[in-house]
Amino acid sequence: MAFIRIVPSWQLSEHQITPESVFLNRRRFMKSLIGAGLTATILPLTGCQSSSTGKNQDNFSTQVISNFTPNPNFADVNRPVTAEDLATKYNNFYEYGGSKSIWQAAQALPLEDWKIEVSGLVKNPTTYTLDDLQKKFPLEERIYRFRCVEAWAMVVPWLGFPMNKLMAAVEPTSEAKFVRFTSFYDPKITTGPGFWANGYPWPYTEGLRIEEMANELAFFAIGMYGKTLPKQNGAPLRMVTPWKYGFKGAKSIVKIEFVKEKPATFWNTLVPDEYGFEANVNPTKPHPRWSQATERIVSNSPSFSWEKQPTLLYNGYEEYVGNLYS
Ligand SMILES: Nc1nc2c(c(=O)[nH]1)N[C@H]1C(S)=C(S)[C@@H](COP(=O)(O)O)O[C@H]1N2
Ligand SMILES: [Mo]
Repeated sequence: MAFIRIVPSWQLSEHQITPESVFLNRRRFMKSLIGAGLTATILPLTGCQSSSTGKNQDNFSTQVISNFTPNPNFADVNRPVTAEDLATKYNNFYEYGGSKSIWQAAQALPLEDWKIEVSGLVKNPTTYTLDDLQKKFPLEERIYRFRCVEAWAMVVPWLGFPMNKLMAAVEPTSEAKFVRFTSFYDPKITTGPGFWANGYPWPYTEGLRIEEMANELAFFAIGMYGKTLPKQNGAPLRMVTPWKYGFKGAKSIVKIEFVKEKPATFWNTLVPDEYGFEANVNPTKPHPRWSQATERIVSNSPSFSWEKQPTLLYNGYEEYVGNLYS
């Protein structure tokens, strides 16, 4: 029973910067704890993973990817790339826990025989293995800004392919107006959130308008930092939509459906007034509980000293996506 979690120095002030979990804590977690006869003293220990299993897992059984081309249009974001050790150990992935320290718990995700079903309003419904995807879609590297709705930011070198390449392959019909992405969910495996998240709208789903998906920026990542994605970052395939808040980027995708109506999505269903469907990064549109005017750059320093920077409209990608929202 691991009630003690080793907290790295760079996330000591985690409670100040995890509003998504603050929401959960407030409205459900507290209730459930009280209901279960537990005291609030274990509140900050939601990770519950044993620190002794942390050794020799730093490559997360990822594989080096060598056959990719760096995309020169997305090679520089005027900000240093985040250290790999931070981007792979400071995560949001509620299926494996409500804290930022889920990287060990996420190793439970089974990647064998992974299949991604692409269906709905398309001419060529297809179920892809990861192998199929890699053969069909040439891999590029793109360095993107990443901005969580909780006002922290990173810079990540992704490996993958533009979503519009997949669209061209499956050919959405003229009826398709939206697309719904579904993450892997198996209550026997994705036990992270625990009893307090029973009744949440699992599996995690996200959605885009078809025009947003067709945009040059919308990306499927199968890797980062020159390797396949670590499980905690959404292996084997995740969405990356850098002009939107991070929660729009569903991880560990098993299904992609083209649909007529705007799909219900996880956070939007749970807290509609805090997490909109569109969720574009916008410094002038505060979250109901905090400002979005600035963001803090995740770094190795203690989190209270993370460098503050102004938030950019569409996270700096206005030239690519501004026309979608005029
Ligand atoms: N399936 C799933 N996808 C998810 C999440 C999640 O909890 N479950 N969290 C989202 C949020 S809030 C963020 S900020 C990013 C975090 O991605 P990272 O851990 O790779 O930085 O993943 C997003 N995708
Ligand atoms: Mo997030």
